[in-house]
Amino acid sequence: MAENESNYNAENIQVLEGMEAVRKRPAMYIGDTGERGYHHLVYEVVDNSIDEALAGYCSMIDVIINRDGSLTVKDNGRGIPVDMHPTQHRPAIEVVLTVLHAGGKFDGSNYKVSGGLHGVGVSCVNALSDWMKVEVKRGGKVHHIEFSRGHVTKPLEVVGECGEETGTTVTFFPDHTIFTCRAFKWEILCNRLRELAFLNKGVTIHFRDDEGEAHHEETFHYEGGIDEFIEYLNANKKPISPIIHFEGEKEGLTGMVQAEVSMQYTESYSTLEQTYTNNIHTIEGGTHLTGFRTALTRTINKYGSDNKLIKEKDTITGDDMREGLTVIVSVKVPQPQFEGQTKTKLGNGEVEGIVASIVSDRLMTFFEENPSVAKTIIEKTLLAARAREAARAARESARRKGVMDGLNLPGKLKDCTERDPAKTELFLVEGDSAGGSAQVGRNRATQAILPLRGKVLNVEKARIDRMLANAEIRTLITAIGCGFGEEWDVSKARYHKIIIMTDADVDGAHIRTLLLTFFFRKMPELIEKGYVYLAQPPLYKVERKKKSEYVLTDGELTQKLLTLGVDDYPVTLKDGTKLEPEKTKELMTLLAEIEATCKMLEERGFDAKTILGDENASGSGASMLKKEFSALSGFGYEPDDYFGGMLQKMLDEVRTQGKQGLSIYRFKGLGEMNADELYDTTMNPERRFMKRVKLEDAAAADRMFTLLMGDEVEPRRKFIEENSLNVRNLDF
Ligand code: 0RA
Repeated sequence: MAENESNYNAENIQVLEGMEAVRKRPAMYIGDTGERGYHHLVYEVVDNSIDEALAGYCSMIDVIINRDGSLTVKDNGRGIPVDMHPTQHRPAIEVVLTVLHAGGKFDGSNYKVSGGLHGVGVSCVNALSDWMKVEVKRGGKVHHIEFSRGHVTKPLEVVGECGEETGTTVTFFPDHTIFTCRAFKWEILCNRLRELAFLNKGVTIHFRDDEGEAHHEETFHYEGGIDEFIEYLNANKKPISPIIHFEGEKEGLTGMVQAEVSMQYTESYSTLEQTYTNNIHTIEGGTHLTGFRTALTRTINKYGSDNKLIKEKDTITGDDMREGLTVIVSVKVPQPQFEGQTKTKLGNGEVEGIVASIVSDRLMTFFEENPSVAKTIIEKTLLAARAREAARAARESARRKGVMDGLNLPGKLKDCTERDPAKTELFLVEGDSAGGSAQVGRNRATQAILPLRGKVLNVEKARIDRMLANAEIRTLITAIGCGFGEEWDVSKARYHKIIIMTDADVDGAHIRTLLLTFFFRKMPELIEKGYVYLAQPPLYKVERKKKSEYVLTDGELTQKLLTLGVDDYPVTLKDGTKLEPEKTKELMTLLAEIEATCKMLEERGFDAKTILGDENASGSGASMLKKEFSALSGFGYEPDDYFGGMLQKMLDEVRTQGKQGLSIYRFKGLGEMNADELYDTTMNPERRFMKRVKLEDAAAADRMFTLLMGDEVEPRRKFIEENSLNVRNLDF
């Protein structure tokens, strides 16, 4: 790496070792080398720009996923310093980008309160990038420097003039020999960038995807900060209070602690608490959350009793007071300590008291100035408490009858014989007939079956007492074995795989959603532990020469038919090239995609040919179509070859040829499979496909569940209308 001997001094060796250390143990620096770590790279870079914004020097941040899969973060901050570093004898920018933890400001004047989860800085991103290019506008000049895997490949040079303009542009391509993830995902980055814009009011973050199939673009800018965050989270809920906002600061052990809280009560029965420390989402909570909860309980109790809204006999818990509450707590702590399994729990003890005193004082003032709102909130709290009491009484009497504990399992449950939960699975099966097949076909030692009749209760719209009055839900709770509510204990789970097995139709999807709503709202720990799965039954049975095969999806069936069909189907392109079978299959796959896109567009009242010719047509369907036709021109075909019928005919012939000698049977439901078939295709651990349910973003999941399962009809109708355009085959 050294350009000449004299440069090769102790500091260079240090840099070399630092960059190598990151590459040797990437997980230690960025958490993991999968999807999470891959996106974490982006956050590390963006955090530097956010810092500039917090320091008051930057107003615009642009994030672009480039066509080649690299990513650019551009800001209009002061620009990374490019002058000679006083002790390192090389440009400061080189130090910032190659020395671990040098990303902060050298002068120490403004302490760093932002920073990624691991706060490792942009030098780690550099070490883990196949290449990185940085452009700095500063002091009237445009500077440029390049790196590969953390080492300079093109030294700093001036490449132009920029007048008054300042800013930094970082473009990097993650090293694919280190990461298992291959591409940046719009959804993931979108959620985090939106969150950052909410948490840092006034900052504008512009995000664009030039790579993906559909061309996305979005701008995040919120003058209202976390109040607008609350508005966003509660978009599909009915508020029963205004958005209440507090902020303040107090001297902590290591400097000034700032706290900002925004909250609103809604008619919903669930609670959403999101806490942040220095812009980092503290998923496991910590002292700021405890401080908020203590203050809320204390204030409601005091105001309630002082004003005779809460009587002596009322026993209200903190949970009751948080029913229907959405709250954001955002603190800035100079030297945060993170604890917990995923290091996302704030540990600084003094923060608890600071948050509690800020919230207590101002919430009491709010209640005194808004007595009718206070009354509404306390009434809801009392209803929650009574429902909980009723549920407890019901549970007590059930226990006396032995219904709720594992000792007295429901008759509908066909349990397995193995008792070690790590080895057992519970299948939740739609309908009695599929339940019957599953029971006959299963491995009795390790697989238990619980058939569910009809629709499961929508827990989004039912309070705990009504929920526990539902026989189906009670059976589910008993079978799982963890208890419920106050007695919940995840370590008592009787199975470490709970597998939802529903039909591949609209009803099946509905039942699956109802079950997922139940698990997400009432037993989220099962999802967090990775115990919840979705079975993937096949859609088709294909028989050929007495040999049968099962096919999971429509796409897979098309592939199968095309693979069989292209044998003995010679294709000669317009320029005379004869295609190899592999290439023919590629062409046919493309034609099948075009056909599906056209069909989707036509079903929604659009004419594919018109859209293709319309330069202004936007939307995901239009851009998909354009992309597909531009791929078709790679084979020397024009759109008219397709719309004129020639290529459609070719596709049909290949498909017909592929179907020769095949019998294709489409399953209409699980109940149509016999016991052996169901076991072989969907239940046999050796052969089945399953999806594990993950909970990545609680806020996004909360919004989605309230949207899909909640009371508000209009937002749901709008969502379905907008998203049906993204779905090719609705009757999945
Ligand atoms: C070190 C010192 C200063 C700014 C930065 C780094 C800086 C880093 C990044 C990374 C992306 N955008 C950035 N913008 C700024 C302070 C510069 C000064 O005092 O003028």
